[in-house]
Formats: sequence, structure tokens, C-alpha cells
Amino acid sequence: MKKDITRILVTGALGQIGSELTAALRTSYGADNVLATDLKPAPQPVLDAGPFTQLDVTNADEVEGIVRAHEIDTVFHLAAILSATGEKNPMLCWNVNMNGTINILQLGVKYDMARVIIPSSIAVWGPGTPPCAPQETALKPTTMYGVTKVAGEVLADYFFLKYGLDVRGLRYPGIISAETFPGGGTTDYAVAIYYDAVKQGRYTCFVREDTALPMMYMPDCIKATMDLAQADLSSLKHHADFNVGSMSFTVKELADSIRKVIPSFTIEYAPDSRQAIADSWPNGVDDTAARNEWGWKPAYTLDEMTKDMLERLAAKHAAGLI
Ligand code: NAD
Ligand code: AKB
Repeated sequence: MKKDITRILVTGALGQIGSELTAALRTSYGADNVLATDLKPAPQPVLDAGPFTQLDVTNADEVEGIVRAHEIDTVFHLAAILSATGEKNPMLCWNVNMNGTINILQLGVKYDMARVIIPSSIAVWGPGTPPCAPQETALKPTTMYGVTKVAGEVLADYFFLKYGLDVRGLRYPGIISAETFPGGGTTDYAVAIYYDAVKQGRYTCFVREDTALPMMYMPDCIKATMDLAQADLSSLKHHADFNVGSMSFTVKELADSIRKVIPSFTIEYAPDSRQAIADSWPNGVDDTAARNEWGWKPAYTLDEMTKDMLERLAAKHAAGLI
């Protein structure tokens, strides 16, 4: 039976997804019931918005102290090292992603938690994956980040089978947002392009113009995460590895979408080491299981996202915030 979510811990809460997910969770569950944590210290606006504690997820004792002191029954575990940073420092990626995850899972069992949510990624796939990645297919990533995401999914499913811990996870595509700049991923170009379009009217892209990857706008990412967390356990056949799709586009199509709003926008290409990572991932995902098991349905199209992103970033630019 599904248990109620009441006292929430968010790890990695200052990151791209955490900064917006924390706010959404506070709206749904009450500001004082959502403890935001991160390795980094929080700036004043974050401290003003609700409870925050600095926390290193690789330190099991420190995490347990927080779980006990705040009577945590649910964790949204977002602390991680992403693909591009992970290739620069693979052992850091292994340490944070694997030890952070096992610490959270073990505490989930020890404190009989209602739910543990651990995001996965399209990085679980590698070369040879069908262009539209099926729910069930070989997982052979060629990045350390991908290795940790595959291991994290398998570990989480093991904790469900062995201990009955209600762990859930989604394979996010590249997430696009205007609130917090992404932290060291390969899909960061799909965010940076909007910032540079607004600030300079041009962008130099670190992957080729024909690079096509699955992407999702942040409001859909937040909705997917909150909806999966609240889904009926009895309707779930999958647990930690749901494919979730929204849109897929090439960089050229993305630039064309921006030109519908900023006709003078120009783009150049200077592919770097992140091209190989992008080339190892599929172009799209089949998310039939998420649609059937918990009703997943994205809302935004590419052009709707572009309009919203450019409006938000233009307002931030005008206010001197970017
Ligand atoms: P991010 O890099 O923006 O944020 C991660 C946060 O974790 C950072 O604020 C960082 O300070 C923190 N952190 C790093 N090491 C830590 C440690 N030892 N202890 C505590 N905190 C630590 O990442 P994000 O984009 O917000 O990603 C959140 C989750 O979603 C990750 O699991 C990531 O793999 C997954 N994901 C993200 C995307 C995306 O496009 N953003 C796509 C697929 C999957
Ligand atoms: C990255 O590029 O590393 C992330 C991801 C797709 O997991 N955005």
C-alpha cells in the first residue's frame, strides 16, 4: 500500500531541477515540510524561501542525522554529477552518484520511508540503442554518468524487490529551464542557446547542427516528477526506470524556433568533446509505459517552450539578473 508523503528532504536542491522542484513541492506539501539541502551554501533568497541545510550526500552519518532530526519520510534525491563534468572527473561522478544513492536507499529502508524518488537519465543508453529508445532495451552507456545511472536504477529496483522500499524514478531527457542554469551536462546547449539569444543575439554551439536529442521543458519535468511520486503503487509495473518523453529536435530546428521570435538570431558550430556524448544517446524515447501506468502526458511543444523561455529570460536580462 502507498504511504502518505508528509516530510520531504530534497538533495541537490540548488541545482537546475532542485531549485524549481523544491518550490513546487512546498506549494503542494507546505513550505515547512520540505527541507532543501545541497553541498553548496544557499544564497539569501533561498534561505528566505524555506528551510535549508548544507548537506553532503556522500556522508552517510550526516544524511542520517538530517533524516532523523527532521522526521523525513520522503526523499527527492537530486544531488548528482552530470555527464560532461562526470567525464572530466569520473571518480567524483561515481562517488557522488553511487554513494549518495546507496546512502539514501539504506536510510529509506531504515526509517521505513513512504517514498524515495531518484531521477535517472537518457544517459543510461549508449551507441546502438534504437533511435527511439524502447522502455526495455540494452543499457550500455559509454559515460561514467551513464554507468552510475544504470547502476542506480538497478539498485533502486533491488531495494523495492528485497525490502519493499517504494522507490521511483524517471529517465529524464535534457531539461530546459530559465530559472537555474544547468550544471555540467551535455544537453546544456539547449539552455545556453536561449540565454545567448537574449543577451547577444547569437550562440556558438558545442554540438553539430544535426544533433537531435530528447528534451523536456521544466514545467513538464516538475509535473512528471510530482505525478509519479503520487501515482498508485498498485498501478506501477516499473519503478525506478520510467522513460518519459516530450519533444526531440535538432539544434537547427531549435535555432529556427528561436528565429520565429528573434529573426536576427545567428548560430555557429564548434563541436567539442561533448559531441561524442550526445552521439551516444538516442534521438527519442518511447514512453508508453509511463503513459499507461501513471498517465504521463507532456504539455509543451518546442515553439511554446521557446516563447516562454525567451519571455522569461528577456525579463531577467532587463532586470540585470543575467
Ligand atoms: P545540477 O547539476 O543542476 O544539480 C545537482 C546539485 O547537486 C548541485 O546543486 C550540486 O551542488 C549538488 N551536489 C553535487 N554534489 C553533491 C554532494 N556530494 N552532496 C550534495 N549535493 C551535491 O543537476 P540537475 O540538472 O538539477 O539534476 C538533478 C537530477 O536529475 C540528477 O540526478 C540528474 O542526473 C538528473 N537529470 C537531469 C537532467 C537535466 O537535463 N537537468 C537530465 C536527466 C537527468
Ligand atoms: C546531461 O546532459 O548530462 C543531463 C542528462 C541528459 O542527464 N542533462
